[in-house]
Amino acid sequence: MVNARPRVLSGIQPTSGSFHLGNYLGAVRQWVGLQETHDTFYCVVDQHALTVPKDPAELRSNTRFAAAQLLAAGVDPERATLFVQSQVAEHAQLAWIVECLTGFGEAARMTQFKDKSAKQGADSTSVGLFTYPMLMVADILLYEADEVPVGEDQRQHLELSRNLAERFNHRYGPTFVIPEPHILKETGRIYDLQEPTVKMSKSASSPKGIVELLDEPKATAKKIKSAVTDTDTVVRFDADKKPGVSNLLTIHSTLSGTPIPQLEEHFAGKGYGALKTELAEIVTEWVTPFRSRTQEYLDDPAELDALLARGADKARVVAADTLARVYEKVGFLTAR
Ligand code: ATP
Ligand code: LTN
Repeated sequence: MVNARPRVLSGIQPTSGSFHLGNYLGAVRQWVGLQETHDTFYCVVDQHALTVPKDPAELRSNTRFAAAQLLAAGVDPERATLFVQSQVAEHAQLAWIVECLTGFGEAARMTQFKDKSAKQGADSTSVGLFTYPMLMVADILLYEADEVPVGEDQRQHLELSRNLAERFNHRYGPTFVIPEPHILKETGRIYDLQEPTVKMSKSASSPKGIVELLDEPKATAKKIKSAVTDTDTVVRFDADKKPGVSNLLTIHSTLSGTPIPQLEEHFAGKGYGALKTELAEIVTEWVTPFRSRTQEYLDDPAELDALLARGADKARVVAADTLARVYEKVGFLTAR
């Protein structure tokens, strides 16, 4: 079937209560923008979150928090299909087929798996963490996504998706759309405020290095004001020599809509303190209404769950159609 608008699919893990600024600027902001021009599917990937041990009540709560934040950020359930991965069984079903298509060595080369499993040690690493990228590939291919908006850290998983889609098409005949990564050069990697050469991350950043969107705005302002910069004083974008200042400029520019050269001019002769104070104001002005919108969605969990169930019903129609074609192609008997 030819879609009138190009398709987009993306997912986010409900791994903690709050999204951070990297999630928003690297991914979610693009999700919102793409609704204007694309047929969009957005998924809270709770099955991916289960790859590390999770308290059941916490997982359920984080899933609602994730959905509420997506809505508060501007994902519009009238235009986008917003759903929870585990409510559409086809994801796990297609993942099996994708796993059978993937080489063991190929999966073992995924850097995110290598990093995380090295940190946790083999005995605490689940097989699910190893097969995580194949579930992500299934998420993407089920919806015949043309584009996948993510942060830079997901590029290798997108490359795997393209390779596996091509492999399947070659082996079984044209079936899958080959997905393109949608990764922005400017905001594809937002850095930790305390360690501005590593990405801001839910699992790796120290509390002081990460801007959690649902934090008290005062605490957020304080973190921005104590961001690590350098011993120079000139506000200038230079990602190699001035990673801390460049990261702050990127965040400022994206949220304020002011191009970086204009910001450099604006802060000429003013020093880092002025940049931090202004950025703290911009971020707190953005998070304050975001927090209250999120809270409004959380105040009515029954309505939120119903909205997600409606999203899953819409997603399932597309997913079931793709899976039926795949089952036929690989040679499974049709149940009639
Ligand atoms: P973890 O670091 O624990 O794996 P995470 O903080 O990267 O978690 P995810 O849920 O894995 O969060 O990511 C959700 C989306 O946010 C993905 O598209 C990811 O690429 C993007 N993203 C995550 N961190 C950043 C960052 N620092 N800069 C830009 N985009 C990011
Ligand atoms: N692995 C991604 C989350 C994710 C995803 C997807 C992103 C799961 N399935 C499908 C895009 C498309 C991450 O952010 N860590």
